Amino acid sequence: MSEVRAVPEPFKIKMVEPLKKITREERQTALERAGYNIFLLKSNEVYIDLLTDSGTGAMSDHQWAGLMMGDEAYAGSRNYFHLQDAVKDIFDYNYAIPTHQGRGAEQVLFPILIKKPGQIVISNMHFDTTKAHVELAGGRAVNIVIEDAFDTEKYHPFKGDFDTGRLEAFIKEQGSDKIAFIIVTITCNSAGGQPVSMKNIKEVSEIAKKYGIRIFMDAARFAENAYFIKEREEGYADKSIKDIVKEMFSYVEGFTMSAKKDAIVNIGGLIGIKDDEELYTQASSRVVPLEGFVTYGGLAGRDMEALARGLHEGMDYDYLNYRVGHVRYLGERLREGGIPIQYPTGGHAVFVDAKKILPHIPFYQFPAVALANELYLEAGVRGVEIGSFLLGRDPDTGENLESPLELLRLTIPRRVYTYTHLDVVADALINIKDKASSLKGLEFTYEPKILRHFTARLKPVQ
Ligand code: PM9
Repeated sequence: MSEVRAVPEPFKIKMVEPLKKITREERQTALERAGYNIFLLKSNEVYIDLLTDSGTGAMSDHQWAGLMMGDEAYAGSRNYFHLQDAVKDIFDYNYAIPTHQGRGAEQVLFPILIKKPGQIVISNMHFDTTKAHVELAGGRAVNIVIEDAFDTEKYHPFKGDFDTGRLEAFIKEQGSDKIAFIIVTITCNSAGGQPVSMKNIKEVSEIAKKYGIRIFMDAARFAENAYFIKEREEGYADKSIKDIVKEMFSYVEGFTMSAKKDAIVNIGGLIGIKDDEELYTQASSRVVPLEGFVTYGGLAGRDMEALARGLHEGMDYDYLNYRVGHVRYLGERLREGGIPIQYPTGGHAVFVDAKKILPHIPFYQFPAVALANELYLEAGVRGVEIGSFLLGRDPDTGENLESPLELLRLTIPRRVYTYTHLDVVADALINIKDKASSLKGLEFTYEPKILRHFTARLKPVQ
């Protein structure tokens, strides 16, 4: 019997979606059809779907009620103004531009900020679409996270922190003209949903100011980051999540946000701008042809209403305490069963260290993809690789890049799965550990040029 403790849910379940588990033989057929790429499975071929926490959360009764308040006016709907009010109230920012999701915000904002081809954007770690939009705008993405982020066994309360020493040295070496902007990814998804401390955000902001470099936030998981600051950083235990959020955003001049995460909506994104009217004007003129008119940005009025409500709801302390505890539960069950994970667990997912479980599979045969596929065959659970398969190739040389970590991300949708579901996942992975040496790596049968992990096709290496 496991000793791991569950944090009780601060909600009850009013509506359910039945799940059906297909047989192992059917899963094998489905995986072959999908070219051994779990992105290409149908969701009804999956029992527990831990592919992403993006747009997969369960909205509350308050959010669903908000859908009925949708004002589908083309311009100036009341829901846009509710969203604008939420952005002012929570972040203290003057300007809010809705977009269809996070990458919509990126495609609008980044080309304004990247002024010359080859300019560099620095992040603790870019997420894949963020890196893709930097490159599409002619820029180059550089990650400067602390080294401890890559030591999965070592405890560090803020593994998403920038290495500020290396950051400053890099800026001096390149010259500030070469840097388009800095973007702080909270929480740092690619490092394991790891938080960034307030101290680090402040220091990075001071460095940006010192060298005249613009600074923004990739704010997808802003509330989870604030929760970790409250729990782990000295001086914040008695502050409210809202006060912490306000302080975090006071150190940057704007944000792009995928609202499909912490704002618990199924679709939506945002650009927030503190007070730069010129930047707002430029972004407004780009959003119209790319996403939609500036007061809807590709969203229906009802979507904006659910988003305005979700921004507040996602900051509720009891919810966040459960949310992070729920993720930690899976992490602790796996650690108890001898499965190596990125420790401590982050906000939205447990990241399993596939390199440690499958040391015989080289990076270019994608160990975490092999593990993801086996987990699907074992129990119908869909996780996702965050490693060399996702990282892709060097845009200049075309060489396969080696990721410092080969991780299988078990991403927990918000308010969707129970603790028993997480037990199924843990038990399956613990079973796989004993046959790990028999698993095979993968090779491409089709490889697209950009964001290959979404659509590539593979086969096991013979
Ligand atoms: N993140 C995720 O699963 C969804 C896409 S990949 C299945 O983690 C950050 C930090 C993200 C992110 C998406 C985006 C893009 C930007 N920044 O997916 O366009 O984690 O809303 O957001 C995914 P959208």
